[in-house]
Amino acid sequence: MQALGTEATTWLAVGHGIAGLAALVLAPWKTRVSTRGVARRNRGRSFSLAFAVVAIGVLLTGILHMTGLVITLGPVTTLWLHIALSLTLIPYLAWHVTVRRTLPRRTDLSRRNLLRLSGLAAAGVALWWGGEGVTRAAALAGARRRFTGSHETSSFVPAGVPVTSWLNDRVPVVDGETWRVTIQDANGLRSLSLFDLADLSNEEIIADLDCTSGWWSRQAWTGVRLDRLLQTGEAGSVLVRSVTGYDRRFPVRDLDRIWLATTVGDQPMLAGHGYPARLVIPGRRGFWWVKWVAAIETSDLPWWVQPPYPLS
Ligand SMILES: Nc1nc2c(c(=O)[nH]1)N[C@H]1C(S)=C(S)[C@@H](COP(=O)(O)O)O[C@H]1N2
Ligand SMILES: [Mo]
Repeated sequence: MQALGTEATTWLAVGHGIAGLAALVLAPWKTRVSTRGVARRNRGRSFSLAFAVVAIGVLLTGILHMTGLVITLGPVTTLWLHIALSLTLIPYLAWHVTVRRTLPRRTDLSRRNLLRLSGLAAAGVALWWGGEGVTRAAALAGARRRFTGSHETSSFVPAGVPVTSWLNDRVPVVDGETWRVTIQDANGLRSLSLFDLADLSNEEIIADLDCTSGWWSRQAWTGVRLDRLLQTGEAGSVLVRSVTGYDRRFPVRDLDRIWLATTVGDQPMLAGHGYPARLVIPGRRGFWWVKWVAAIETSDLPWWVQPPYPLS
């Protein structure tokens, strides 16, 4: 849902913030329990201490991103670090609940605990509300975030947009003169040059590129709509593949909202941003906007036959 990035998912970003801040409320209690564990020299003590540091890092980066106090940390965004640190906590948490298991008891379902839980939720909401209030009152960058939680950057200045790859894709060297996009659809196989494509590109699209690493940018692209480029016949989905091998699959019904673009700000796009051609998809998060498109093909598979997030 956040993967799609439509406004209907605002509650996810808000709920996530509230839950994170509720965790902060629990920190003093958890610290007391942990301090005892450390004093008793529990097995895996240094391991646990290392992860306590990581957990603090997760909370801290979350708060820095929300408020906008620190948006980038060297080569990565604060939100990127927040996600990376959170992912390293998953194996630790699995270990923690196995080794430090506390069995659930009947009394856990008591009225008292229900009250405690409501109190915790209320504290989370209060902290979130307060945090947003302070962010606004102090006119911090966090007050101007998009509904996805992302910070605006370099709108209408394409050269200022961060060159972003999902995990490990590298910017390929593509020669626009010899480059072709191959199209496989109900009409068979054909290929188009950049010149052919520029000829077909008859629409300007003003859209927001919103990366899951926490930034967004509005640009004006020109391109051709995929439903005008393809004969889908009975196809179940359309696969768009990059020169690098990176690919994403789309439902046929979405093709009237997906463009294959060749310019941004009336200029050919820069190598890092997808030259010679990239997808532009208003309303979908950045990782769907395949860069350096090499092939577009219709397929019998439904669109959801793919990992929910790219794997490379
Ligand atoms: N081929 C390819 N396309 C890609 C990616 C990638 O790693 N490889 N990253 C995606 C992600 S996560 C984002 S946010 C946008 C970033 O576009 P930009 O580099 O022009 O800012 O490209 C998308 N398209
Ligand atoms: Mo992204």
